[in-house]
Amino acid sequence: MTAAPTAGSRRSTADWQAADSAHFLHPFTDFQALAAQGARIITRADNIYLWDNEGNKLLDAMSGLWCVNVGYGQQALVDAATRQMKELPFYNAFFQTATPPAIELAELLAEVTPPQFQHVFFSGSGSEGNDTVVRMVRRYWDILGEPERQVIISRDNAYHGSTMAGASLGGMSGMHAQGGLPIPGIVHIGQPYWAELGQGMSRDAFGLVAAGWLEAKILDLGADKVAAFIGEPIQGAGGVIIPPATYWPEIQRICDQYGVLLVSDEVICGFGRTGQWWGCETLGYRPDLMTFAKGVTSGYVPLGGVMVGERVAKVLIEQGGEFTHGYTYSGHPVACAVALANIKLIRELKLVEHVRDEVGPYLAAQFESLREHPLLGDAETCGLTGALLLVKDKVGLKPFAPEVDIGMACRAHCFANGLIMRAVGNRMIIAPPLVITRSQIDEMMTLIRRCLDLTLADASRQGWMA
Ligand code: PXG
Repeated sequence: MTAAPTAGSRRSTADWQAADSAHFLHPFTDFQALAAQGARIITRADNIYLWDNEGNKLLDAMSGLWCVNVGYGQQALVDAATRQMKELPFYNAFFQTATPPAIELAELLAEVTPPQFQHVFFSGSGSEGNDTVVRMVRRYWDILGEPERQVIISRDNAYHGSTMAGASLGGMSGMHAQGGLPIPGIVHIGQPYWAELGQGMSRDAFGLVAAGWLEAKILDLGADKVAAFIGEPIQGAGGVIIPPATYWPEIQRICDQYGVLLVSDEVICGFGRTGQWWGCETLGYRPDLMTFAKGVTSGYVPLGGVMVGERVAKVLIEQGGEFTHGYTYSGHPVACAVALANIKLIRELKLVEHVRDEVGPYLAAQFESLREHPLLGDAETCGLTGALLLVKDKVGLKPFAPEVDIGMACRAHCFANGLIMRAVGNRMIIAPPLVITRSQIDEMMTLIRRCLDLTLADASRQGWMA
């Protein structure tokens, strides 16, 4: 396996780190802590592996940031970008103009999404896509003469992005604590997290209870005030929270009953992650709108958007007049050309089938065999995403003391052993590139076991298990 030569090694790691902390404010980062520690400088990648500036190889079990579905180094995407940059690097889609890649991508997205989707609104990212959702669902009810239907219901511990609307839709208390969020008209219900909220109930019974929180909230607000419900099929950044099988069908029933629009945020689950093209297909519901980003270009260039179901599209098109909303980069030709090449490659390599029939079930079996590990209270997967719940005591899923950051301890061992796995509180999560093979899963599992053992040894030595 060869990786292209890189500009990274032009400067020493210490030099990169000094320049980095002098000028670059990183997202979701304590700037002072990072400056003290120095950033890890990643310089090249191939397939499912990354290399840092020191030449250390890392198995990237997080697909960059849940996005590099086709893996690194796919020449078809590079070629598509190069061709499009030469021919037409940019033109906008405002003022009655369009470019061929944007039109072709819209056409192809209508083909690979569920049948209710025939239209797309492009954005530059998932956050922008969710801003579009907020404006669009409110506009929809305005046009229908129900302007008081404004409220959007979301969930605690959801992640829907970092713009004002995205962070408001999200249910992360740390984000709401900064910048006066949530913005008005966005409310939250509990998440369908069985291990935390459903103890004493079967998973399926808990799924119905958690969905019932939506009905209770709608009745509390009055259905005539509620515009939409938004949720990730599986909460990604919140720790890969896989809901009980009963949850989403019941959410669908409730939205149908009260006429509330159902929005699926597919930024992480879309493009094959769960073993179907879309998370809503795996989890069994039929959304009116779907946000996408990340996997649409496998992260090679930024692109996002909203699939608009015919229920909404028809009203916007036939009765709406001008929708006063859009971004300079809505339908960016280079991003769209890369997305086209990416989706064609997903089809050509049969990656969705590969996840559904081959590596998804294989990963599930591997995680199942981890369950015996003394540190694990749960080990679950869906397609090619999974989570390990780290507990002090398997019985009753007893957590570690609040001052023990067990996830960070585990993550440090992962980095030191050449594995990128994320920690979300006490959950270790993975979402490897869809091109991963069985033998690469074996390699990943060896690293995961080693890091769990090292973390357990730490915990025993430090007295955290007592
Ligand atoms: N919706 C979902 C479900 C996401 O996961 C966004 C929207 C926002 O997309 P943009 O492209 O604006 O970032 C996301 C992004 C993490 C992590 O720590 C997850 C995301 C972003 C950054 C960090 O797991 N997801």
